[in-house]
Amino acid sequence: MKHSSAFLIIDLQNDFCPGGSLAVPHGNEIVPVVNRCLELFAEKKIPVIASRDWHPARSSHFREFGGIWPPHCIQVTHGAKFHPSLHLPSNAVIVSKGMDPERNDYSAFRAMDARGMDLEQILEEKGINHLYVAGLATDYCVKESVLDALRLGFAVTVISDAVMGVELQEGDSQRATKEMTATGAKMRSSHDLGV
Ligand code: VGL
Repeated sequence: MKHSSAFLIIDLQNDFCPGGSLAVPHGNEIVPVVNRCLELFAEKKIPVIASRDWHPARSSHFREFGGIWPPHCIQVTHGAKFHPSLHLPSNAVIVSKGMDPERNDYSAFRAMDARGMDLEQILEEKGINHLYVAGLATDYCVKESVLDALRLGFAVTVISDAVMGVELQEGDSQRATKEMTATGAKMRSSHDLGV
């Protein structure tokens, strides 16, 4: 089957980068890699979709309200903004998730665009059957998004130097990578994509 691809950038937001409230160590270091990928994909006319965590101030996802995480990516705050050096094209589709205070969503497939269309519907509408994936964090939102994508029948290529993990436990990213590849995802360095 011929691949019709999109580039999915997961949660590359200030709060997940050093200085943010739930920082992925060195999370910012993937930004230049993602930007190089964006240039390549622009040349190839591959559409870009960027997910973001978009939480209300009170969310059961946060420690204070029964969850495991410090408050992060609260709607309209600086922490919820995309990293300032990320060169998102103006036609990138933004999908938001985590708005329901009672849910603990990680996957970008729980996210929706401004029209209320979820990621699967958006990809279907664009005739996409393959995703290149980058972003944060390898061991949470990247992993859950990739596993959902595979479950839904999409082919997935994770750009290995364009993802980074939280590593609450040492080895989490490696375990996440194993699980993703065992489920059918391909891992490719950005250099193998020619960027
Ligand atoms: C994430 C932890 C909590 C992520 C989101 O984007 O990977 N991690 N919320």
